[in-house]
Amino acid sequence: MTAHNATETLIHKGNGLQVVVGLGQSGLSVAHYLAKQGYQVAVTDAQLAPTLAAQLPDEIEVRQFGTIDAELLQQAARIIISPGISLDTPAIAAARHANIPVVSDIQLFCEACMVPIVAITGSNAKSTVTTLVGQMAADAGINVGVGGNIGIPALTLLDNTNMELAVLELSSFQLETVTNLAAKVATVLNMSPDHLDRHGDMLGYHQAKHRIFQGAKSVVINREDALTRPLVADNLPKISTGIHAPDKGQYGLITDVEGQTFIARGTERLLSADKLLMKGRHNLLNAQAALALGELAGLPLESMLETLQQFTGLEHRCQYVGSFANIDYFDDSKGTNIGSTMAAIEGLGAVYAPKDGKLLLILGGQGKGQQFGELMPFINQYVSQVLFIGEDGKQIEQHLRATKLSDDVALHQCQTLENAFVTIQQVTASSLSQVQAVLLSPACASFDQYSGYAARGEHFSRLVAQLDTAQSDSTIIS
Ligand code: UMA
Ligand code: ADP
Repeated sequence: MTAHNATETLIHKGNGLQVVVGLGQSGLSVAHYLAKQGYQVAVTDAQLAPTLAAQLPDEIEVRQFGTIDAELLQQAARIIISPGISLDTPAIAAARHANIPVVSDIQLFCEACMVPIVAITGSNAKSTVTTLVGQMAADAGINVGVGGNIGIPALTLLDNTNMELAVLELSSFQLETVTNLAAKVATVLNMSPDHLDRHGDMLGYHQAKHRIFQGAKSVVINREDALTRPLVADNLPKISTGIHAPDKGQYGLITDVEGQTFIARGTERLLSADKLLMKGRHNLLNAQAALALGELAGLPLESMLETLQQFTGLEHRCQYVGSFANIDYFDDSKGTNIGSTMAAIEGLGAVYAPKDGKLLLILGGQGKGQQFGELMPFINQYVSQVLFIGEDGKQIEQHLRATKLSDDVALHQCQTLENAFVTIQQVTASSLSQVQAVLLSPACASFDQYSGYAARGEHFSRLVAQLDTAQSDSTIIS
């Protein structure tokens, strides 16, 4: 069917046309969901031949590919936009100007979902906390669906008709078109600059994230980050998390006279920090967030504490990948913004500092216009060597040199991870080296050199494994 004929046919069929914009994972799930509901559905995508087109239901005849079809959008009763597409896209802006509602798949989900929703957003830690809460619910015997930005389109969770609880990871992109999510419990875990190219500035990003609180029955907030507090509805049941000793009913950390740290609820010590398999102080906050969300969702405490002790963390998030010559190697390839890299340096740095150890940090890739000088205080405190890779490596070095970076921190341009490993061996061979851990936490996107953060992390792990091989080879030779 041609575009023109298609549009004419749809006009004659009258109201109710649902136009799905973007045929990625979420667009495909929306198309299936709406077609199953008996809606008249059309799909448009800027790509000429989106690979998922072959998986569309046969009854969807109108498929306008190659450009987002502005004329088709003007015929819509409702537009369901994919998260990766900006509301400023001219065809979308024109449709909104014509008062055509534009919503995300998450809006359809929350309108249809009959079970309580745990809604999780934040600049960092979303996937970790979402997975943890999902696992806590499953371990407590609850039929739970886990989805959203984590990679499982939310609408596909509705296929499970026995679902008792939905745990959603939500991005600012998904939230900017959501109204009245009405979650049983909602949280913004933390806020640091990200996606500012899409939201304009920190205020726009904050406003998008905070839509998660609309209609929420209870909230979890982070005492360390004022930007996580809801601006409205302050009378809701609320549990807070933080790094200091908590007030009654809140979560926090208590350190005893022997220096042992515990996750605590009020004065009750729940779990010694060293019982957690995921490392770093930021993960103590993540564990608390999961406990607080679980508590407000009605999960039993004992079972949640069991889950916490089994949870090894997700791949490429401060993941321990091995040791060689008394140096530990950590893959934090998912550290793609300054906020996550600060947390990784601080979280791991604090583990090695009492042993007089320093970190060797690998930074770089695509810098997304961030101000890398903000890393300086963390580097001065915990890092003795910084190695730069990727297309913005030189710019990051310039940003750091323009700050009060300590003279004790050595900087090396390496371009690639392979070169970085040559430098690592040279640097750590010195008897003066204080390096006890190597941390890949690039604070940058990876797309200049890799297909994504996972490929970058896997390359890092392979290079670590080769260190072992090199050692056994040399042992054999000697
Ligand atoms: N497209 C256009 N015009 C545009 C941009 C994209 O037509 O201007 C089309 C593309 O040609 C493509 C489709 O839109 O066919 C892609 O849509 P999408 O980018 O929204 O991607 P989906 O496959 O639907 O995946 C989305 C989320 N992607 C983004 O937000 C960019 C996935 O999050 C999410 O897992 C998935 O829905 C299921 O809910 C990924 C992500 O990178 C992991 N999220 C960002 C992040 O975590 O930082 C927010
Ligand atoms: P998201 O889904 O929000 O990207 P992830 O759980 O995938 O979050 O973690 C992304 C990055 O953020 C990783 O580098 C991880 O080490 C780091 N990170 C994890 N928890 C925190 C935290 N509480 N604060 C800051 N950064 C964190």
